[in-house]
Amino acid sequence: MENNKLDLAYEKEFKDSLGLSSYDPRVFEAEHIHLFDVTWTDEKGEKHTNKGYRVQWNNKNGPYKGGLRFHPSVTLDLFKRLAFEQTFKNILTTLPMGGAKGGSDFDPHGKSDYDIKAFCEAFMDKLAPFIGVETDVPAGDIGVGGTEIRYLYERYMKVTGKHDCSLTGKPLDLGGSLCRKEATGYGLCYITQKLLDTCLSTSFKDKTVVISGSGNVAIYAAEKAMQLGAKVVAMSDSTSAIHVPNGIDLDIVKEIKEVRKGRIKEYPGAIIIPTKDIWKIKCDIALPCATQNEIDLEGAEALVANGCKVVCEGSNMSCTEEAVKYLQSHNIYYIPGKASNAGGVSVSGLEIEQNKAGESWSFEKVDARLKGIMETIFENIYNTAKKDGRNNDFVYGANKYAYDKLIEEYGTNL
Ligand code: NDP
Ligand code: 2IT
Repeated sequence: MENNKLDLAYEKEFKDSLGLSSYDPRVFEAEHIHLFDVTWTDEKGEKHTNKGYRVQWNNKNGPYKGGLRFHPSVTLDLFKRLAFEQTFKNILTTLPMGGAKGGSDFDPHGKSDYDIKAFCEAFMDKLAPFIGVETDVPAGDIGVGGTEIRYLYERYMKVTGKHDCSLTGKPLDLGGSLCRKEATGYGLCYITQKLLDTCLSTSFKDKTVVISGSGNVAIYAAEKAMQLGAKVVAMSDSTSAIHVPNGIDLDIVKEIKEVRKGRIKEYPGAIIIPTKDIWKIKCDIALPCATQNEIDLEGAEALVANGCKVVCEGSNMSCTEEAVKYLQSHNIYYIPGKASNAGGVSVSGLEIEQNKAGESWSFEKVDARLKGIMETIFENIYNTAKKDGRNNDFVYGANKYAYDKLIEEYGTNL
């Protein structure tokens, strides 16, 4: 097997956040790593080979569960970090799910529907032996949305003959859940709202919010923030960011990104700036929702200098370690993605529950469960931090709460 250990820098970052005298070494090792070549034929008849990955980190809290990412920048080390994080996130949801992550260096940008389908089918042919509703249940992530999940799940059913909920985030006609598409972004706003209420006795109303990205998480975070009374003044993609001081019209963003698969800079009348400069825009609340390391020290310094009070991560590992330290030492309320973006996997868990019971719950029912789960996550990380004298250190709260539960599940008393 490949080196199944977490990279040392990330292991150290995690251990530094807890400061315990000893750790169970099993927590820092993947249980299984599957690496495979994915060879597929494009619509011109040309063959291509991409790398495929599935890192099954830990199943002590339930079957492996976590998204698939299709992006040219992926590496095994990144998937190991993401699968490790997912293990803790999934414990925080309080639902029975272990941690995994996977995907490919395939780049869906600019590819035809034919090519995306061809790739998804070839990918699933290799992935299918490793997944199943009681073993490992993948879902979407960057570059994998409803269209890709449809192609993946249809292929899964064809090659295995099973229709058993071995993927979540499915389209509704294949057994998907209402509110899964909205879940990560809405959940991010629900936990942020709980933080605003608990720590600052305020709400989203009339706050200025900056949201990076313009994909699944960003769009529905913007939608909920606006519903809660905030003004969203900036969004971005990998090529640029837009600043709209009077507030973004989300229908225009949806039309550009969801319908036309275009570029955010096509937003009419927006001020166009480089992607990274989005953190220089004055705001009360920043919700990074694009990708890892998108807020570095410079970004964190700009946010603090402009009076931002709250940073909650929609993307996984949005902030570099330096950025987190800077934000925390400047009394910014900061929630790490493993807690604040857990809404997506939570509704994936509810999708599994619905599939197993042969039910389809209403949007309102799923949304209410989601809100309850996010509020419970906040209470658990808030209370854990407080109990140990680390008030408002939500990195500590999230890591300690989930680590202790994981150790309990091993039945080990270190
Ligand atoms: P999407 O593919 O729908 O959107 C990703 C967005 O981020 C796009 O706007 C994309 O820009 C931008 N982006 C991606 N990579 C980069 C990069 N290297 N630099 C700058 N911008 C980039 O993905 P999601 O919205 O699903 O995922 C966003 C984040 O949220 C990820 O970190 C993911 O892990 C996390 N997440 C997702 C969940 C889900 O259920 N989908 C659940 C929990 C967390 P462009 O269009 O130009 O590529
Ligand atoms: O990072 C994440 O939590 C996801 N991409 C969602 C995982 C899932 O299984 O729904």
